[in-house]
Amino acid sequence: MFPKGFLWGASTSAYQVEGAAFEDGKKASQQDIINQDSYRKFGFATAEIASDEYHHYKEDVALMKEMGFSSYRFSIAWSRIFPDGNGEPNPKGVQYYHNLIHALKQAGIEPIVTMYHYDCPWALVEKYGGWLSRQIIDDFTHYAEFIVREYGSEVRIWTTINEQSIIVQYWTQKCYIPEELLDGKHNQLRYQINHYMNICHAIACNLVHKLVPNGIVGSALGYSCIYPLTGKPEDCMAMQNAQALRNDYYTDIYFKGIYNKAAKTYLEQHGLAPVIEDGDMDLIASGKSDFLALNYYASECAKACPDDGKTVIQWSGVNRSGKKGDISGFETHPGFYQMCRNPNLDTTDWDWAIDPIGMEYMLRDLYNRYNKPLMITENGLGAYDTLNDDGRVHDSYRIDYLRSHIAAVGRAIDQGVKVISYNPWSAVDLLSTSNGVKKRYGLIYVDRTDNDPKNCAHIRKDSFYWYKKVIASNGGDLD
Ligand code: BGP
Repeated sequence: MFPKGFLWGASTSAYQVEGAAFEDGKKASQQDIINQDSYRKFGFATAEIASDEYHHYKEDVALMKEMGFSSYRFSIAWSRIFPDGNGEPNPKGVQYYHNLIHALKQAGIEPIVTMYHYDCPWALVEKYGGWLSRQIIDDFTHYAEFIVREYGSEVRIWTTINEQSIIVQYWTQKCYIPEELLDGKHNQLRYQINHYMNICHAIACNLVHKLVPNGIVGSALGYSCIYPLTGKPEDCMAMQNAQALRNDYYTDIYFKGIYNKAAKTYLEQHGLAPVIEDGDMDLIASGKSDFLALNYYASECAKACPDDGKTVIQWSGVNRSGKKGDISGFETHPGFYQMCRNPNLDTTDWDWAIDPIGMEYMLRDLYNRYNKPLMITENGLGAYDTLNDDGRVHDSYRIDYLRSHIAAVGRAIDQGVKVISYNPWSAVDLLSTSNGVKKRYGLIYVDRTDNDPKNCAHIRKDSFYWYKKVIASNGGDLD
């Protein structure tokens, strides 16, 4: 089933775990600012302390070793390395990642490093709007080249920009977008940002290939397979349209160096297409991805949405309350498709459809179409956890989720799909991108609440012990 040398581990991102947001020379990222705002609006924790990983990393690497990890995916905080986004590096920030990588290597754990996970330095937002400006390409290049040169002798596997597809959908959570651009007239900017990211992705791929002997690089993409709501031809067509705009628009860039035609045509017809300068597409095509890393949580469902002249474009909704059914809406593109709830699937408390078969479906489909190795860099269940009086967290629901999804990865491998790693979300509990810290994903519990960081003690959950067994049996024992 799982091949020898398969990489087992888990995943985190810098601003969601590290804390120490203004320590040792680090300056604000846009996520520090966005999360201060969601603290005021929704009472969700800020990124200031998060899981306090900056001060707990040694303990956590020891816990990862105890679980038997052979890999760990984390991201580098750009504003820890370059507090102002460019210029001179911050020695203490640079040293932090050396220390982390060194601790991992000592523990026999291969680092999988993400260059960028939503946390653009705030200084660049103030200077020129961050990702809203083409200027970001130069500063990203400077940053990427620095980290690849600095860590490249110890880091072989790199992922570039986390979840471009999700940044397009949920742009205010993942990017700082000023109020005046939220009037519905500036949605083209979502795809413009994505275009700049495509260029940065290609530059990053070229850097890894040039500077890291045996280095491999690819994007980590937020990906959901999409089913039609019914077998009606118009729903099936809507499913294809959604597939083109939500998925192929990204994967065709990574592996064919082109914008998917159906998606591009739709965007052009609706004034949403990015402005492309001379030479951009050649540069994009030059950045070859060695693999595709996938962040899979849920499948999605699409249905036909005739253009009645009244329905307007709507972007993906979000559930902020953690009460099932509170999702604020579904992405709608009149005349193209509308996303909807799949009546055949149960969901998490935050309305994410639970679908292990979707994992197998996605892996088989992508491998058949692009024939490139695949990695799972995120997968997991966001849930409320309770720290019991016995000091334990009995998260059998998380074990069930992970078990069924790992089994699905195993079935895909048996069908001939080349999957090289499984790094679920998340190694430790962390700050959710949309729901504070009460929505937990970790194998390791972090004792804090949204209001009270307490001491951030790190505690093994039941899923920790279960995953340890899974890894020891190379995925053979999922009981
Ligand atoms: C992915 C992100 C992660 C992460 C996860 C869960 O989109 O790459 O950063 O947090 O989803 O999402 P959330 O935190 O919103 O529950």
